[in-house]
Amino acid sequence: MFKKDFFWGTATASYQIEGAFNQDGRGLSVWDVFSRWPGKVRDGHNGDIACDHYNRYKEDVKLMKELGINAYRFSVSWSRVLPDGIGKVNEKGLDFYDRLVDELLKNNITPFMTLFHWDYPYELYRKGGWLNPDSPKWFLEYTKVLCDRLSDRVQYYMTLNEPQCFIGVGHKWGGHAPGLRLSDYDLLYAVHNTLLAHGESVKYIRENAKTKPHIGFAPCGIVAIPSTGNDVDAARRYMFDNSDIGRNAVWMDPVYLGKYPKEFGEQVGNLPKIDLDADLKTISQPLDFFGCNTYHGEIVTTDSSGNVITLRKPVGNTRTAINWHVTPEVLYWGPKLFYERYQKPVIMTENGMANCDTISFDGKCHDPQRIDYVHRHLLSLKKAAEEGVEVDGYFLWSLLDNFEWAEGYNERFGIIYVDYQTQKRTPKDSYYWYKSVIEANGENL
Ligand code: GCO
Repeated sequence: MFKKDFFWGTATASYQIEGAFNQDGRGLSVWDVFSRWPGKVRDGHNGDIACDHYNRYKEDVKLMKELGINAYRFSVSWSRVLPDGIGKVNEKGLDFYDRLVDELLKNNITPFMTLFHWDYPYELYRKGGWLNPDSPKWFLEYTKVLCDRLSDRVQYYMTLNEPQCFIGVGHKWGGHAPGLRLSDYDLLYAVHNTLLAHGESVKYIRENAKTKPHIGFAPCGIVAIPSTGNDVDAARRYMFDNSDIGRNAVWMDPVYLGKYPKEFGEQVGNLPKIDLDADLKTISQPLDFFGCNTYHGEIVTTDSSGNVITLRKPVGNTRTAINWHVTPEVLYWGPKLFYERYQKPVIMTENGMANCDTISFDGKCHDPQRIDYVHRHLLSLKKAAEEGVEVDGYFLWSLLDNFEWAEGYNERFGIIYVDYQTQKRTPKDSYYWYKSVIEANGENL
């Protein structure tokens, strides 16, 4: 069973739902610019309007209240609060988050605030972005603005969302904003500065928050499922024994264990002007929970030489609309192996699925595939909890259909259907199902 004070939530992100891209003094983010590059986002979609959450947040919080969640994970648009990324604060932008937090608390919903979820200020990108050695200081300045204004009411923080994506996809492979393909050498600086920014942010919040802070971050949780009972160590090796910026250890080991994976650490240590020991002390500020976003995983075993190999999924294995495999065991093996390695209470900061949702003749949105997906994943998470993993929460991605990055609005992840022509919200069948699960604290799974 799940603990009695389990966090049942939903998750969203600023650029994906807010819209109001040029309203009330918001500055540009790299996604405002990148989404205007021809061919970068399917069908040329962008977040200019999205779900217009900036103007409709009260309606959306009412839907959260009716859903019965006790926690809501949102992110702050850095350039809405600091249009140039540093310097002058946009008071109207900061006021929005002030009002959002108050609306959540008025409805007994605990705010979980992600400081950065990919919408990096364009003006800072023009100054070198994560490559600039001042980038940790910039993030610290941003942290101060949010902490000083909101920490009297916000107690749960995630500094960064999925650095594997915004550095990997955004700075190595180029498929996300800002669309860079940096050299491996430059990527070392981008990774290291990102983690330094995280550490500086945690330190400031820990020392200055006006109420007791609970701090984590929300990396991708890359999970391996052992093919047989003899493959658990192969799963550990797949998940942790590497220096791949697209996996776990490069990001999680420095933060939770105070050291990089061996090969990566040697490379960073060889960079000029890096004091690795001092930096790792900053990066590994103590955290209160282990958050991660997990949607699917690999099945692993070893070959005759003892090398870890991944197995093809069984022919016909269920996939979601975005073509990701359905592998529910990831929410057993992920929490289990992350908890074993990092010894922190686990919060699934994202899990969910894209579905070919539509409004039926009866005016409803029937999404049995999403109910099945979430049901199976919650059963896995519950099994991990019952076997002794400290599991503190689950945030379903997402509350609303929204802007799915390079896929634009072509993928629907929400438990609430959004008609982008009218902005009408229609709770899907999964919304009502999730409501019943929350009411039963998962006992009806
Ligand atoms: C991520 C991001 C979300 C995505 C969601 C579906 O995990 O990639 O945090 O912004 O929209 O995961 O891809």
